[in-house]
Order: sequence, then structure tokens, then C-alpha cells
Amino acid sequence: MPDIAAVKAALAGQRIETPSWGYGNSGTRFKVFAQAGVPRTPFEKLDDAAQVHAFTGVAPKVSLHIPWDRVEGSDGYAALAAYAKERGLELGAINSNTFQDDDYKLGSVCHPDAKVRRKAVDHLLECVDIMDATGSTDLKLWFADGTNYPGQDDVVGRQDRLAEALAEVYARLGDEQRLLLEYKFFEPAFYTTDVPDWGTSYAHCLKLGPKAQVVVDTGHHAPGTNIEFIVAFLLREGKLGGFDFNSRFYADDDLMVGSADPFQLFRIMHEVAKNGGLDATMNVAFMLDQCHNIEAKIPAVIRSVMNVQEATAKALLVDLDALRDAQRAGDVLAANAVLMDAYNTDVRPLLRELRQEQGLAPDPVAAYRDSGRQERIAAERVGGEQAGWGA
Ligand code: AOS
Ligand code: ZN
Ligand code: ZN
Repeated sequence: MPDIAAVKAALAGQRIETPSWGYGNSGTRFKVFAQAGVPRTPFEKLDDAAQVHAFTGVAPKVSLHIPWDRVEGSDGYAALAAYAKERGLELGAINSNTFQDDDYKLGSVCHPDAKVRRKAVDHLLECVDIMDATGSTDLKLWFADGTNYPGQDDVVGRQDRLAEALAEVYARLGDEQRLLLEYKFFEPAFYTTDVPDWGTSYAHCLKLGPKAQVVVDTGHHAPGTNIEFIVAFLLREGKLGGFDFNSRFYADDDLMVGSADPFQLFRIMHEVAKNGGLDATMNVAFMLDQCHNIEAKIPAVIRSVMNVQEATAKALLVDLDALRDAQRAGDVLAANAVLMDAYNTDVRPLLRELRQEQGLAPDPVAAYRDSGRQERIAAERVGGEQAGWGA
């Protein structure tokens, strides 16, 4: 059986990165429901992220999105990083945006016009400059590029343009920096997408070199896709850069991770835990990529962090010796039972105990609610910002 002290140590050591855009107003293309007290600046987003970290103890990193988190001035980003540090945070992945300008109607780095491609690559290079200033090590790239109609553009030509752009950005990376290439099977493009799946991302990353890795956004797969297989494969190849965690019922729903299918999240975390993905040396980034459109944002992020912790705890409770014995013996039912026993364990008491040992409240959502902070920021912050989604 797994050693509980080791399980607790692994849980205490896990780092879950929260997205700046999860704290701002967001919505669908039908409506953005504004909430009282949302941040007005990137600095206030960090204040909110600091709350999530204060109540969970495992969320010190915050992903930024450029230009949604743009700060002015030559030392603006260094100041943002310093502000984060003062609050016990650090700045995580820098997310680029090559999808919200009119110029990008036909794509960005894959666009048929070299001028548009130049503009897109310049933005990606600017993101690396920002990483230099913030100390961020991860550049997270998601491209909305693709086509809507058969014949609209040359599929192979677009791959060539993508490869060229990625190579230029890769060459700009510092020794400690890496490029994380995200895939998504459709939307906004509806016929072809230029990075539609893990295989395409993997092939580009392989060609680029060791500083390029794949990001698995859990919401970016066709229904029925076995995401944990992809995770296991990428870990084996040393190409799993990280996750964009969220939940989906239909497509890219961006709901709270672990809410739609906690069993899938457990299966993913089982592959992660079993294959060394929780070791700091593997450098797997456990990022959230979510939008809280109708629920209160800070408690929703706290809940999401807890959901990842619960799935991780269950994964760590898998009796790997018993599992291997059953697998070697070809005992299908026993092997499956080992996994199900772990999944069906109520890990909430263990996590409550761990938090108390760390001087935290056992129930972070309740503790945040009781802090009264939500009422305070609702009164203090007037005219909060839209995150950028659903604009
Ligand atoms: C878009 O669908 C992707 O999930 C992106 O990872 C992400 O939501 C965006 O880049 C936010 O910065
Ligand atoms: Zn994502
Ligand atoms: Zn997405």
C-alpha cells in the first residue's frame, strides 16, 4: 500500500497554476455576465490569485495572457513580477494571442500573406521578451489558425508556414525557457485546424528540439478520446509540457476541472503519477484554463484547485505493487479493482488533515467565503475588466 506520508508530501509539493483570465469577466458569444468586484488591472488579478494560493497552499503560479495582461512602461512587467513576488506568487506561462485582430481572419502564423505572418511572429517574440522581464519560463502557444472550407488554402503550405514561425520563436528562447504548443481539434476553424491534435503538436515539437513540448488542454478533444493514453505516451517521450485543465460536456466548455468527469481526471492523474509526472524534474505544468461565466470566480478557482488535488490524491493512493502483480498475472478484474479502489476512496479527510498540518483551513472554499473578502472587493472595485473571452 502507498505510504501516506509520501502521498501527503507529493500533494504538498504539487503546484497548480491559475489563469489570470479566470479572474476577469468572461462569457460566451451570446452574453458576458459582469460580476461585482472583478479585477480592473493585471495587478488586481494577482491579488485574487494570491487569495487562491493563501487558502489552498498549492497555487503560487499565475499564467498571463498578452495583451489581456499588458502593462505599460519599460519596467512594467518586471514591476508585475515584483508585485507577484511580494504576494508569494510567481508569474507562470505567458500565453500569446494571435486570434483577436482583424488581420488574423485567415490565420496568423499560417496566414497566406507574409506580412500577417510577420506580425504574428513579432507578437510571439514580444512574448519571449516579456518572459525575460517576468522570469517566466513557459511560452504557451495556441493558434486559432485553420480553414472553414475545402480548398480555402493549402494544407501542407500552412504546415510549412507554421514550422517556419515556430522555428524562429524557438531560436529566440533562452536556456531556461521552453515553448508549449497546444492543440485543439476545431473552433474557431471548422474545416481544418493547423494544430488539431497531439500528433501534429508532437511532430512539430520533435522537430524543434528539447525546449518544445506539447500542452494537453483537456477540453480540446473529440468526445470519447482517451486523453490518459495521450498523456502516458507524451510522458514516455518526455514531451508532456503541461496541462490546460478544465471540463467539457460538449466541446471547449472551459468548465471547472473535475466537475464534468472526475473519473477521467483521476485516470489522467494516475498516468501522470505512475509515470513520474509529479516529479519536479519532469517539469509538467499543471495549469488551469477556465472561464467562470456564471459562478463566483475566486471560489470557483479554489474549487478547481481542490478538484485537481483530489484526483491527484486518489491517483497517489493506487497500490502500484498490487496493480503490477495483477497485470503480470493477467488478472483483468483484480487490476481494474486496484484502480477503482483508489478512485472510490474518499480523499477529502486526508486533504483536510494535510491542510491543517500546513496551517491552512481544512475547507478552503468555506474559509474564503467566511473571510468577507468577496464583499470587500465588490464594494471597492468598480468597473472590473473583461478577461477577453466572449468579447
Ligand atoms: C483556446 O481554446 C485555448 O484553450 C487557449 O489555451 C486559451 O484558452 C487561451 O490562449 C487563453 O489565453
Ligand atoms: Zn487551453
Ligand atoms: Zn480552449
